[in-house]
Amino acid sequence: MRFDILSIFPEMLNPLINYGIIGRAIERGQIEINLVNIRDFSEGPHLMTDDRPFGGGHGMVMKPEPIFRALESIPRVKGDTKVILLTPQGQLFNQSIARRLSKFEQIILVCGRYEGVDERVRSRYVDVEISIGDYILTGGELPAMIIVEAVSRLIPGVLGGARSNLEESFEDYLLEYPQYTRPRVFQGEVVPPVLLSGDHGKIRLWRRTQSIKRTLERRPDLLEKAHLSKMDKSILKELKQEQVKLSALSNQELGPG
Ligand code: 9D3
Repeated sequence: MRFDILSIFPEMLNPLINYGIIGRAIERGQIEINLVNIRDFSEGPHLMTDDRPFGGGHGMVMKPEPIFRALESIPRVKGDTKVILLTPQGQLFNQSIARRLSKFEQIILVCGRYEGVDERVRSRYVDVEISIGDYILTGGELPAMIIVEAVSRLIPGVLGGARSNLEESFEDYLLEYPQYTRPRVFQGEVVPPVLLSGDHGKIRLWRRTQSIKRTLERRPDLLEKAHLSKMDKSILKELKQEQVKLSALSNQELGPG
């Protein structure tokens, strides 16, 4: 897969390319990342990439011409290409979008800055707009890195075959159970004895229960999508009853509001 990333600060993407899983995938030729500096396609003595908004208002807008020229300079590989604009107005990025994007041969990411890009970039070139979450960043560069990472690790061979397959089948919308390694006792805190018991049936049940408990406490929204067995559902029912009892107890302590 090939990623083309358009930015006025392409050096911001260097850590992505030089380190970790993505760095290794590039060395192995599994993915290719082409950084395009939008400023290289600007004109005039000041190489402007932004300008004041028509109609007035605060901030600057990215001019269409440099982005158009930058996009036109990118060789299209044969196969499916997607042009993505990173913007706070976009679809919220998630694992399902990452999985769909991992099927493309080429992904072109346009990183906006300032108050955004001229609307004609959207209407002429952009297939999909993506946001990575409801918080304010200063541009699309970090979001682009996140998309490249999330998508790349889904490409067969990038992680090492066995692990990625395993992951797909267990991608079941539950949070992870607590993990422990040596030592057995650390600063007075002990590892749950069940994990040292050697009883793999009991360990599996404990871990599953912990996963469901954590998900119920922290991300109850995920439980709607989770693939729960009959056993899981009965564990969940019990955990919910426990929650009800605990909240009744704390109401008792506090007394009526
Ligand atoms: C009028 C309010 N503007 C600034 C406070 C809105 C605004 C414009 C541009 C807010 C952020 C940005 C720059 N952000 C991105 O380009 C961006 C982004 C983000 O801020 N959050 C989550 N995902 C993304 S993807 C691109």
